[in-house]
Amino acid sequence: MTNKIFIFMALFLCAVTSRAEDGSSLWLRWQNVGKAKIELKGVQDGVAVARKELSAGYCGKSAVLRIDKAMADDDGFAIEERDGRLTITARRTSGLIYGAYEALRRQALGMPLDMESHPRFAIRMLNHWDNLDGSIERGYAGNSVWKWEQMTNTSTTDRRRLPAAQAALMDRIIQYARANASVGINATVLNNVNASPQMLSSAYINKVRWMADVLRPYNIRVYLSVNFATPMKLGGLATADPLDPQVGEWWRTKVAEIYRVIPDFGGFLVKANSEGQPGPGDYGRSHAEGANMLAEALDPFGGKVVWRSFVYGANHKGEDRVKQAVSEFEPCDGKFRSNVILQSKNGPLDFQPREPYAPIFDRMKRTPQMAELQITQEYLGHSRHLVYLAPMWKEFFSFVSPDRLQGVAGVTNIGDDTNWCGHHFAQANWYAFGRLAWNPELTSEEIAREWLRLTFSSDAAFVDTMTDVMMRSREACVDYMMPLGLHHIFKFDHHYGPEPDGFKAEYPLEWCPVYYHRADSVGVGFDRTVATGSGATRQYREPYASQYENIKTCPEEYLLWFHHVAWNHRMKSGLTLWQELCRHYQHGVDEVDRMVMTWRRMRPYVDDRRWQEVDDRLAHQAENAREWRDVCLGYFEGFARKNK
Ligand code: GCW
Repeated sequence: MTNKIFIFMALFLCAVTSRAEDGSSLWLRWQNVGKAKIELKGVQDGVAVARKELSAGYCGKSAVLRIDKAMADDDGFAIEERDGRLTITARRTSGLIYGAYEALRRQALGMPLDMESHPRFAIRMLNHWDNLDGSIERGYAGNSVWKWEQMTNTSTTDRRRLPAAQAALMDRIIQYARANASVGINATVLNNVNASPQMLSSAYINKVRWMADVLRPYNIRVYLSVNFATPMKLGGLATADPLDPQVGEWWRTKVAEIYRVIPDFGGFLVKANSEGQPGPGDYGRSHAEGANMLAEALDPFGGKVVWRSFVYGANHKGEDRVKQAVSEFEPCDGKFRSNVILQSKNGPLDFQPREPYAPIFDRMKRTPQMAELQITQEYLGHSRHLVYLAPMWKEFFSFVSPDRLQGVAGVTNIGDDTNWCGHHFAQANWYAFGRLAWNPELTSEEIAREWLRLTFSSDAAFVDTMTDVMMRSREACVDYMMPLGLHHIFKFDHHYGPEPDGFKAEYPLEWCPVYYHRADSVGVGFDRTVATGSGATRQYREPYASQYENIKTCPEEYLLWFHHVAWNHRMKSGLTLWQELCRHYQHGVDEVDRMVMTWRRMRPYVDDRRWQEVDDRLAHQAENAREWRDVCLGYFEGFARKNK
């Protein structure tokens, strides 16, 4: 008993009237900005948060929160309910928070409360691509939620002592924190990987400290993206060479300054030598040398370096872009310090609606790794298309075992729009990311169902129908955008809509659609075989390497990713490639038309405002799906004409 702390909570019985609002709408309540009242009076630890959430939402008689040092040392928890008394047990106070939210979710869903759960990944992180000026790279839900200019009093989180604007900002950030905590997210990178050196100025560090103070009670650790050239741009040094002693010293001093005010600071996320960002390569140094220099500065404080593998056009210019991460990083395997984590996108190219998994996850055998998933729909119709992403992420986990990963990062889709994500259904992707980061074994369908029920209605007619819509939506998107392994044929820059004929001499070739589909009068697709193409198939483990290499065994969903295929090639269906391509594009459009019709029938289950907003977007999606079909088939037909 000595190692157990009992915290007894006398909870008010929930009035029947508050039941519906508090009990059934954990997620919805989060979404209703301004409606939920939070009173955080100097709360600084998870026990208080868990207590508060439970007292607002648990409809039993009483609850006990218990720390049990005998449990596994992670954020997990156990929930037990006996005779109207709830007990949540955890090793850490963070586990009490997650247990409290889980209990509320299960109560709202009418599920038995008893359970024990442990997160599969230690790091469950959001990446914000938010710039200091409030804009968001690839953000489709307004501007950044962080209003840096409003953070004028950085020394307190006592609402009463904050200027009105900052108090309102704090409310919004707490909503964000609760939403994240309710799905188990425990880390956030506040700024864009294309990072401003100003982020590390003392003025901003103070603001970050305030953010960290606001987020801490919800067990959310703050990380920052850093610009590798900050010692020059902010510190006035003549170089950012990681082997220069002055540079190392500059970073050590800066890191110490951060930890003085944020003792649990998470660490740095770094995009180096990629798309014009500075990096160790500028000085002929390797990624390991660059990452290790930062890691050394962070190590005494327990901080981490999350180093991205998304590089191309640097040391391996001219090589097939999907191969470059492995070419660049494999020689560094085993050379990173132990507090460096390599973060790679799920696919080897760039967040396409479908990609084969990124083989770097197989190749780096001695380096801790994290997967970067994109919640914001840069290549999946922005926040204008209803596309549920859980099936895409589950597909990734079917190739890359979660056991290989220390964590997952999600490039977030949130902004300051009232509904946070632009499209009401885009919230499902934030929610699903968190749920999968906690437990990648959950099915996409289970997650969709619980999200629909928590967000809209538990009516079976609604939930069954809309679960089906969500489950089909990603494949529909692949079909109307880029079926059969086609990729990267988006309009330049904003990546919304098709531009298969895209070529601009002033752009790197790897940004041009024509580089990827390689259509000619014979066929279409990128030959990545070892036999006759770029040899990217060689980077895969068996059985995939052989399977992808051979046109006969390559799964058709990846066919044009790995092979240049004749227009009259016979597909499994008996149709020619050209016919099959037409069938897929048409099917994608038909699927969206079905979604539109289905949503019309959902009117009785959804309030007018949200129904209308979703309906407007679906109409737009249907129009855009047609544009994809017509533009792509029209363009490809010009090549296929003679041979289809
Ligand atoms: O896909 C590309 C995006 C860039 C992004 C980059 C990256 C943050 O178009 O906007 O930059 O990936 O992941 O670094």
